[in-house]
Amino acid sequence: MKLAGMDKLVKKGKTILLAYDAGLEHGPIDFNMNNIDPASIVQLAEKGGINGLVLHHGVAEKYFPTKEKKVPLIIKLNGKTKLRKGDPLSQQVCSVDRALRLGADAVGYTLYPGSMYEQVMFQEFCAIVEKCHRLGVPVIAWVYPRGQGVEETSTDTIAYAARIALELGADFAKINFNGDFEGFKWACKAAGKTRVLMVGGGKTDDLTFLTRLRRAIDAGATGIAVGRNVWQHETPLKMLAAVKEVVYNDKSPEEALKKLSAISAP
Ligand code: FBP
Repeated sequence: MKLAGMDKLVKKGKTILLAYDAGLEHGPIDFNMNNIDPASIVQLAEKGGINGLVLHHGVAEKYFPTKEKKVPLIIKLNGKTKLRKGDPLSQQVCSVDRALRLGADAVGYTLYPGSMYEQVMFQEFCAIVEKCHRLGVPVIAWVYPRGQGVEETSTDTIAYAARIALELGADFAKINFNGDFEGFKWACKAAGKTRVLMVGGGKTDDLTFLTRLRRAIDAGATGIAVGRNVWQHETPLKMLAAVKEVVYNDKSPEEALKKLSAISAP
C-alpha cells in the first residue's frame, strides 16, 4: 500500500523531522528565551528545508501558517506531561479531522509498550491508523517502551519497539538508539517496511550527536526526528544543515561539522 502523503515525508529515501512537542511532554524547562517562542521554531523548520515539523494542535493553530505552508506539518495526536508519575498513559488530545483541518500532512502518536496502560494506547493508535490510511495520511509512531521492570534501552527492547510499530500499522517508528550497531541493524530489520527514525534525545556535543546519527543511518535507520539537539543548539539552523549533510548527503560527522562551520546562517 503506497500512501499519497508519503512523498513529502521522504527525500532521497530519507526523512528529517523537527520535533517541537516538548512544551507539553517536558514543559518550559527545555526552553530558553529564543526557543520558547514557537514562531522561531516554525521559521527554523521553514528555512531548514526538511521533511516536517512536529507540533501539538494548540501551537499549530496559533503559529503554523496553514494557508502559506512552507514545510510539511505533523500533528502529534496524543500527549502527556511529566508531572504524573508511574506507568505512562498518553491519550489522544486531538482528532485526525482537526489535525487535517490544521494542514497536517501526517500525524504522530506516542506508544508506551510495557506500561500497564499499553492496551488503551494500542486501541487508540490502531483506530487512528485505520482512519489515516483510508485517507492516505502517514502515521508516525514514537515507540518508547516504559513501565515497571521494562529495560528501556536494552537492544531487545529497542528491536521489540520497532516491531510493535510494524505490527500496529505505523509507517514510521521513532525508536531509541543505544549505540549497539548490530543491535540497531536487527531493530531496523524487525521494523520491516516501517521506516525507522532515530530518537534525537537530550542535548549532547555536536560530534557525539552527529556520530550517533551516522551510525544509526548506517545500521538502517531512514532518518531522524530530532528536537533538543537542534533547537537547543546555539546555531540551530547550522545544526540542521549538519544533520542534512549526514542524512540526505551521506556525509561523515566530521564532514558535516566542517560544512556546519562554513555556513553563515545563524
Ligand atoms: P528530542 O530530540 O528532544 O529527544 O525530541 C524527541 C522527543 O521524542 C519529543 O518528540 C518528545 O517530546 C520527547 O522526545 C520525549 O522525551 P522523553 O524521552 O523524555 O519522554
